[in-house]
Amino acid sequence: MDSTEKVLQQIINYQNSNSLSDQQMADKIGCSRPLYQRTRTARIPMGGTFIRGAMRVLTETFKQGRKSTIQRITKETNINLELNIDGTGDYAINTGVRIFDHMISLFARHGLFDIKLTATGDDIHHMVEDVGICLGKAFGEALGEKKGIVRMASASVPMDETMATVVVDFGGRGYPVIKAEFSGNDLSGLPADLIRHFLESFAIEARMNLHAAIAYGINDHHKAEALFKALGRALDMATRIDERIAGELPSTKGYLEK
Ligand SMILES: [Mn+2]
Repeated sequence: MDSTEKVLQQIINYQNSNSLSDQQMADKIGCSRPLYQRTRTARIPMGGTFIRGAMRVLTETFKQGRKSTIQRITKETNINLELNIDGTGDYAINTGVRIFDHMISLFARHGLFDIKLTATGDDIHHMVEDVGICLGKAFGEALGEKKGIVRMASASVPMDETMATVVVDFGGRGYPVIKAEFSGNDLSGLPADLIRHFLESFAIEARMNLHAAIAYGINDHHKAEALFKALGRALDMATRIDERIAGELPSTKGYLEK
């Protein structure tokens, strides 16, 4: 089956699983009912308008499935996390550590991820580490088979005198490389090494290759901000669906198995 045949098959599956009429499908795709019917029965080949409309329908449906909910309760921590990869940057974060809330909020806002997170723990080390684990699991679950995503991306973000770069690949291998030197001058309540530990836990659980580096800087708060913003930007790009990859797109989630 070539990729346009796959798209057509997915459109037919979509129509069947949602019990839509030919007219409703034509409206969604943006063509006439006769054109939809003739294309559907393969009496005429798929035209460009049909393919673009079909991909839009499939992409929108696929995105509705890119969400996850993680609940993780251990003797050390209690974490509830909701993630919508295709969000708008809405967040509600409460970990009891304000600076950590601030960093996760920056990640959500600049990655356009919706994140609801509550976390408590017997100590800050366990809490931060386990939030990293849960965020990694949440991305892994929400991305599913990761078909059609951009996959590799990078972002460099400045914050006054500091610059940080994050490079990611959602290739299925959890491998973190973190080059983040902090001097301990200004991170009010968050031991700086926990940022490294958080990023490593996140990368391993999300099965992503994560390189995060602070190129230079002086103030620890600025370094952390630049790092979390760059993390958001890079992950936003890497998780985005590339609509040009027709047929590779939505094959497992959202509509095929409704
Ligand atoms: Mn640990």
